[in-house]
Amino acid sequence: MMEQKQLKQLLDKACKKPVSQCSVPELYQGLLALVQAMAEKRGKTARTEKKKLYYISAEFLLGKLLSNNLINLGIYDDVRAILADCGRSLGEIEEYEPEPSLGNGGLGRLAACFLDSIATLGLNGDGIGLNYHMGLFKQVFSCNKQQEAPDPWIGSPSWLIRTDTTYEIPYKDFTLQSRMYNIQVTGYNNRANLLHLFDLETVNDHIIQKGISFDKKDIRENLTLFLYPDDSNRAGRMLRIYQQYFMVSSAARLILDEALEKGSDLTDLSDYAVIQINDTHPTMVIPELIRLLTAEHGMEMDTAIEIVSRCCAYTNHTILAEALEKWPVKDLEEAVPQLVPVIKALDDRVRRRFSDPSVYIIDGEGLVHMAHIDIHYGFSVNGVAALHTDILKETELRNFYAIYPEKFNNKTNGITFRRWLLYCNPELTAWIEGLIGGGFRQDASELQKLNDPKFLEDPKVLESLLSVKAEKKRQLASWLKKTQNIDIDPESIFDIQIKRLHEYKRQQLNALYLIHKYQEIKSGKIPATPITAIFGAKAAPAYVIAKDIIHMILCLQQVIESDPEVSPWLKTVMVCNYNVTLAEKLIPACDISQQISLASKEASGTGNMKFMLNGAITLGTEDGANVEIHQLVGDSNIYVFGDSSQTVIQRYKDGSYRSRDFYEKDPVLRQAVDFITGPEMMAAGCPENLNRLSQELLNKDWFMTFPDFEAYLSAREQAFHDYEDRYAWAKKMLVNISQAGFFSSDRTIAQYNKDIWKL
Ligand code: 26Q
Repeated sequence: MMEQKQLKQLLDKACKKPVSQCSVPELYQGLLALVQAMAEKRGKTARTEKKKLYYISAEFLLGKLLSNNLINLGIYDDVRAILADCGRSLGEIEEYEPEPSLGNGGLGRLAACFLDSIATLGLNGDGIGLNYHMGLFKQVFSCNKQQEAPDPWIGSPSWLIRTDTTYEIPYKDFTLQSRMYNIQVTGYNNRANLLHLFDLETVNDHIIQKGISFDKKDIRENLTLFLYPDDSNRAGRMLRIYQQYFMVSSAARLILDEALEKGSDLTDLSDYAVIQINDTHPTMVIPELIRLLTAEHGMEMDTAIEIVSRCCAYTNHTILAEALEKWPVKDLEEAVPQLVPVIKALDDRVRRRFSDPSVYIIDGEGLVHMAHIDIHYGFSVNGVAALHTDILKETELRNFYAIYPEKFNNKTNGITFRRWLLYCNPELTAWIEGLIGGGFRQDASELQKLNDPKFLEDPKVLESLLSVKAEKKRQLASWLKKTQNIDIDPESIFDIQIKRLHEYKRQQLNALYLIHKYQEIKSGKIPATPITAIFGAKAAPAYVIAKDIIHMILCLQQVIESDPEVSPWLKTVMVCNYNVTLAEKLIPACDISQQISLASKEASGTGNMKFMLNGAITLGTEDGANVEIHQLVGDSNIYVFGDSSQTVIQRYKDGSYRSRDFYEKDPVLRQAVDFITGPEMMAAGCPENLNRLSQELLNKDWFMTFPDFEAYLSAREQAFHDYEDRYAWAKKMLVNISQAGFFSSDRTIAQYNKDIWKL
C-alpha cells in the first residue's frame, strides 16, 4: 500500500502543479495519467502466460472509468482525502468525466463487467472491440417524444492509448487500415488487462447531419463513427457487415500474431488462444481465421477448420427470432467476398453430415445463419441464465442440442460488485462491513453471513438499513433536481423500471398499471404512501412502437403532474438519457425493482441483480435470472406474477392469443386501455402516436400484456401494502442483499474459466 503522502506527490506531479491550484479538467487529466501509469505497471508484471482469452464483442458499455479504476487500484479513499484536504471534491471530477457508452444495453454492459472480473481473478484475458467515435445516441425529449443527438465521448485527455499496431483489412474493392487503441482494465487488487478497440483513421466526424443521421455510403468516412443503436429489433445493414468484419479481421490477425510470437506453429493455436464470441456479432472471426490459416499460412481447409473450432466458444443472449443475425450471401459477396467460399465450405461439410435443413448454415433463401456457424464450428455454446439455456435446448436450438449435447452449457450472468456496490453505494458497503467485516469485498459469497437471525431480528439493524436506503433516496432526489430539474419526494416509494425500451420488456404494462392507479386515486382511493414510478429507457431510433410507448409515458407523466387531485399521491417520471451513470444513482435508491418481461423472452437480465444487491425488492415474472433470484430469496422476499414461460411458448405455438378477448372481459383493463386515447392524453400528446399504440395493443399485443395485467395489478398492490410494515420490508431487503453474492460476475467468470477457457 502506498502512503498518502507519496500518493499526493505523485498526483501533484501528474497534474504538473499542486492539486489545490488545479481546475477540474486539470485534475481529471492528472488523475487519468496517474491511473494509467499505475495500471501500466500492473499490466507489465502480469502479461506472461502462454494461453490467453480473447473476449470479442461489438459492444463494451464501460461507463465512467476514473473512480472504478481508483477503487480497483486501492487508492480511492486516499485520493478523495487528498482532494478534500485541498478543498476539492472527487464528485466534481466524476461529473466532468464523459461516459463511454459503447454499448446498447445488457450485452454491452455484461462485457464490461466481465472485463473487470477477468482482471480481478488474475486471468490472462483481453477484450477486443471497435472504437466508435459516438457512443449510443444521447436522448433528448421534445414535445413528449424522444429525439436523438450524437454523443461524442473521445475528448482530450482520454482513456484511449494509441498503439503502433495496424492491420490491412481487405474488402471487395478496397483495403482499409485498422489501428489498435488500448484501454487499460484494472482488476480489484490484481493485475491489469487490456481492452483493444480498433479504429479507422479516415473516419470523418463532420459528416453527421441532423440528429444522428449521416451519409451511409462512404465506408472510409463512417465505419467506426457510430455504434448501431439497435437493441435486437431491427435488421442490420451493409455498414454493420463492414464494421463486424473490420473488428474480427483485426482480431484474427492480432490473435495469430500473439500466438506466433509466443512460439506457436499455429497447429497448436488452442494452447495459446481461446476466443469467446459475444453473441453472433463477432461470428465472422471463425471463417476469417480459417481463411488466414489457409491463404496465408498454407494449411489445408480441414486442418484449419479443426484448429479454429478448438478455439472458439459462443454465447447466446437472445431467443427473439428477429434478433438472430442472418446475412444474405449476396451482401457478404458485396462486402467481403473472400469469406464466402469459406462459409460455403463450412456449409457443405454440414450438409454432408446432416440431412435436416434447419441446421444448415446457408438456408434456402440464401441467408447465412451466423449462430449456426458458431454452434457447428465452436466447442461451446452457452446461454446466460438457467431458464434461458433450458429454452435454447428444448425449443430454439433443440435440433442442435440433439447433435451436440456436450457443447451446451449455462453460465448465469453476473455483475461486478466493484461498480454496483462499492462504488455506487459506499453507504451500504460500510453498513455491511460494520456487520460482517470486509471479506465480502473479495468474496461476494460472504454476503450470506447477513442471512442470520441475529441481524434479521434486530430492530436496530433493520432501522439502520432503512436509513441507508433513505439517504440514497435523498441523494437521488437532489441529483435529479440538479441535473434534470425533476422533483421527487424522497419519502415516497421509489418504484423503478430502467432498461432499453422494448415491447417484450413491457414498459407498456407498467404504464397501464399507472393509468389504473391514476383512475383509482381520482375515484378517491388514496395510497397509504405516495408512489414515485420512475422509468429510464432509450428506444432504437427506427423502432416505431417503442417510441410510441415513450410518448405515452411522457404524456401520462404530464397528465398526472398537472392533476392536483392525483399528483400528491402518484408521480411518474421518465428520466432523460438513461445510461450507466444514471443507473449508478437510481439503483441504490430503489425500493421496488420492475422486472416484468414476458416470460421466456428476457434471456437473463442483469439490472435485476444490481437492484437486488442494493436492497430493492423484485416485482417480476418467472423469466431469465428472476427465476434464480426467486429460488435464492424464497417466496416471501420477491413478488412473482404472470403466466409461465411454458404457457407463453404454448400460446405462441397454437396461435390462440387474442388480446381483444381480454380487453372485452376485464372492465378494469378496458378502462386503462381506453385512457390512452382519451381526452386527457390526447390533449398532452399526438393522436397519431397514441392511436397507433392503442391499436397495436388491441389488435396484436404480441408480447401479451393483457393476460398478465390482473396478476400484475394484484402483485404490485401487495408490494405497496407490504411496504407499510417497515421492519418486515427491511427484512426482505436484507435477505435479498444476503443472497446476491451468487450474481457476482466473479462467480460467472470463474465458471467460464473452469468449464470453457481453462486458463
Ligand atoms: C443485431 C443486428 C443488427 C444490429 C444490431 C443487433 C443487436 C444489437 C444489440 C442485437 C442485439 C443486441 C443486444 C442484445 C442484448 O443486450 N441482450 C441482452 O443481453 C443481456 C446479457 O446477457 C441479457 O441479460 C438480456 O436478457 C439480453 O436481452
